[in-house]
Amino acid sequence: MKSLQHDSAVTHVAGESEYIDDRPALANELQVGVVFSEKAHAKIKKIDLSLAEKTPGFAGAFLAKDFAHAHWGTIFQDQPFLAADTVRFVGEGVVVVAAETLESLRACLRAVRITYSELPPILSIEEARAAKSFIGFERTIARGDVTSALAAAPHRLEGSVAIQGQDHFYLESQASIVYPKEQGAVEVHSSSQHPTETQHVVAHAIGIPYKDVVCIVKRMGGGFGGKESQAAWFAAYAGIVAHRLKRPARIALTKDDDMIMTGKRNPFENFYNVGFDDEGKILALDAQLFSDGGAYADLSTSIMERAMLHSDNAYFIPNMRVVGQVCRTNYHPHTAFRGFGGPKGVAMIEQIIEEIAATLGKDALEIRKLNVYRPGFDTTHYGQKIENNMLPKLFAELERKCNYVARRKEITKANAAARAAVKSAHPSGVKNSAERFPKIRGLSLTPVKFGISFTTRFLNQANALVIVHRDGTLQVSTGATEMGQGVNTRIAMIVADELGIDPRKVQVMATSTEKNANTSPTAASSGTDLNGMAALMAAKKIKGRLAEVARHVLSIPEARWATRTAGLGTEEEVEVTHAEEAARDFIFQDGMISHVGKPDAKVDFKSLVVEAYLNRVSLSEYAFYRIPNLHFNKLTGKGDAFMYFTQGAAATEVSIDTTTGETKVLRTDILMDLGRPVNEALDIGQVQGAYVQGLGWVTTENLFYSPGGKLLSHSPSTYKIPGIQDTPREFNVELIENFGNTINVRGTKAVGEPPLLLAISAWTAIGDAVRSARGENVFPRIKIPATSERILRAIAPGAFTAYEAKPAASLIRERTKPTQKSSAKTRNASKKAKK
Ligand code: MTE
Ligand code: QUE
Ligand code: MOS
Repeated sequence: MKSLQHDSAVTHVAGESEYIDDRPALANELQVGVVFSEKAHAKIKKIDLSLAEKTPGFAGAFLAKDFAHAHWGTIFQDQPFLAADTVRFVGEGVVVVAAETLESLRACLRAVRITYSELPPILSIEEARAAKSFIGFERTIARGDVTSALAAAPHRLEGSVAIQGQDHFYLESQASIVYPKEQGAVEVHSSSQHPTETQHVVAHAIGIPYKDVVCIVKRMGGGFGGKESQAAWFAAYAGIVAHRLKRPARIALTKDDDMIMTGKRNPFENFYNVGFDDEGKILALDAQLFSDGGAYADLSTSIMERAMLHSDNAYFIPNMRVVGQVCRTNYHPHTAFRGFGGPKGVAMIEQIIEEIAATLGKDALEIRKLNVYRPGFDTTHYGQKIENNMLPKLFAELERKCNYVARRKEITKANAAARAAVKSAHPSGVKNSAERFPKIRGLSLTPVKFGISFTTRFLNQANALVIVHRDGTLQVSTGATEMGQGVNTRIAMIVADELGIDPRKVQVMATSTEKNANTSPTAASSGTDLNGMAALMAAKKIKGRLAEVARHVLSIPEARWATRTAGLGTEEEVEVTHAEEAARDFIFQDGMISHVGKPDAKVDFKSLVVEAYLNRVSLSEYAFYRIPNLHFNKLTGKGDAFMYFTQGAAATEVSIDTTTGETKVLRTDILMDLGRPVNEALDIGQVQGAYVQGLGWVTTENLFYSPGGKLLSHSPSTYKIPGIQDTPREFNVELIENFGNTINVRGTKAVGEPPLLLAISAWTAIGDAVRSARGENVFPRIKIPATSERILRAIAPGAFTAYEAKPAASLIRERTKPTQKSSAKTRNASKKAKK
């Protein structure tokens, strides 16, 4: 199908697209805010509302006890709506306040006094492991005999990779407006990826049945996983206010409050022991993954599972064991973020590949191609066979397209000259100097194989409602939510294509739980897969009925047909018993319908629809879809976890400034297998966007916490997302032709998350450049994100001792309150974690 612009492109650019906080205020509307904890872990001694209550504009304050249920949670119900007696992270809600205006709300929030008695917090994976502070149980996915294969391997490497989190940085912060309706019901408008859960959580908070809550999502100003579970608490806050005070209630967080309160991408610390042969073939991998789940479970156990299922990335590893454990700490509860666990598993195996290459003195691409899944070696460590494997072809074609071999040669030569220049200028290493140093370049090509399906089987279902109106236009409703990815445009195109009409005649409606219930979050890149398929199924049913009507219409002379459409009487009933088969002989194309046996007789779509109506044939349809054949056993860690894999590869060339450590991405070439895209332009936009978002994660987005566990980088001035200057100077995105994914809707493949993982090639390219700068065959283990500071430290580890951060020590002291018994060992551990 051809490309069509995003259905909101014009209104986005014109500033006319409506987000939650753009909804006009009703006269009696209240503003809602939250007083949140300033402590990472503490007992609440006293909550003093007396001053707030006297503040002009105060309308109400709600505490934990005002909620019908204390806890909520997507997988484990362990998160309090508001902290009752203990706070467990900085940013945890304690008091919900309602006021007449934003100004009075701010005054009321400031007037709330909370006193705490502090408890020792757990602020790193290391501390959590030492304290055995975990969420869920340890899980293992394994194949083969790892222990003996490791022992027998000619080469072994042991190492670890440390990965920080990432803020979603959606442009629209968490927001919700709740309108009280008759008899205690509420209507919730939320910036949520998961209207069904938001509906349920609001009902649970207020203590009313699900039937009394409708949740509506028009669109989000970005979600990226951050509004999958965590939109719900904010809707619940507004819900409580609206229900109790019987007035519309609006909550729209500031960017700073949003960043402080909400969870991020989970930080990970992964340890590995790998065995390989002289060629570089991986014989065995023993890996242990730890993630920082934050204070509550949220989606962290599912994220860990996906990390474990992606620790192979694109490589066949005959003996493999991956063990995963989520740690409970005193940070905001970490959550879904584009890629879910995938990027954290893939970063590890890609670092391993680089280390093997450095050890053997080979190009990492050679090691990758040696280990890639290929015929005969195409079963994953969880036992799923990779059908329609595009990986070898992607490697071969991208290597050629990006001119890898010649560029590698040129870069090696240029780097050697640059290295010599650095050495002669500063024999003792890089120093702070105004002098311009040469730049060192790095190149890396990494693949992605991303499993498509929720690994939690029940989520792989969707339903859709398709309505045809008598002017020949359609309204389609599904559980999918639009967050910028273009799911509405894709669904409209799928339905329009099936009926042979212009996609602009199809309007995809705001998502609402009164039209589509029991829906899954728009997540796991499966929004179009699931909801597009349900909509297609509904459209097919209508198409079949229209075909039955067309059979009558087309056999009738034009003059008589005109009187019939005027509703002047119909002699015969249209039978619609075998509607779907009936459609097979009819051609729905360019707004006209004809029969294969009589291609010259045509009726236009609108007239046919009117004829169907006059003949009392239903023009609405509902359909349900579930993904067939998913058999992943969570207990054994074996089975077909995914319907299929979206695959791709990227070659990234970076240049690092050896004076500042600054990275520039000079060129990126991406080759993706997206099957047969519904809308190529939207898909390419997703690839570019995901890659650049991943680039932020691996380079500049540095979440910085105080020693007390408070996020300090909570605004764009302290948290650096990529800007246009950070995008690749040359950026080539191409799609590989693949008509083989017949299992999915229209032969497409999901695109939303997979390309984010391709940015890992920028991180490995930085490693390659640093290795080159040092002139040693050792791949540096640079924590993600590879910030300028970390790059400089990696280039010249000794050169920075003089600048070691002294103030950190005093900050550590601030955290170590006299009442707290914290050993010197944990203090050092947390100091290390802050780096
Ligand atoms: N693209 C935009 N513009 N904004 C977003 O918030 N979220 C991503 C991806 N692309 C996102 C996006 C994430 S995390 C997912 S899971 C998918 O879109 C969800 O949408 P889909 O399943 O319809 O692709
Ligand atoms: C990918 C995902 C999700 C996932 C699994 C994936 C996801 C999600 C859940 C999930 C798991 C258990 C539950 C639940 C949701 O699993 O987004 O309600 O009980 O929410 O592989 O993106
Ligand atoms: Mo996307 S992280 O699955 O919302």
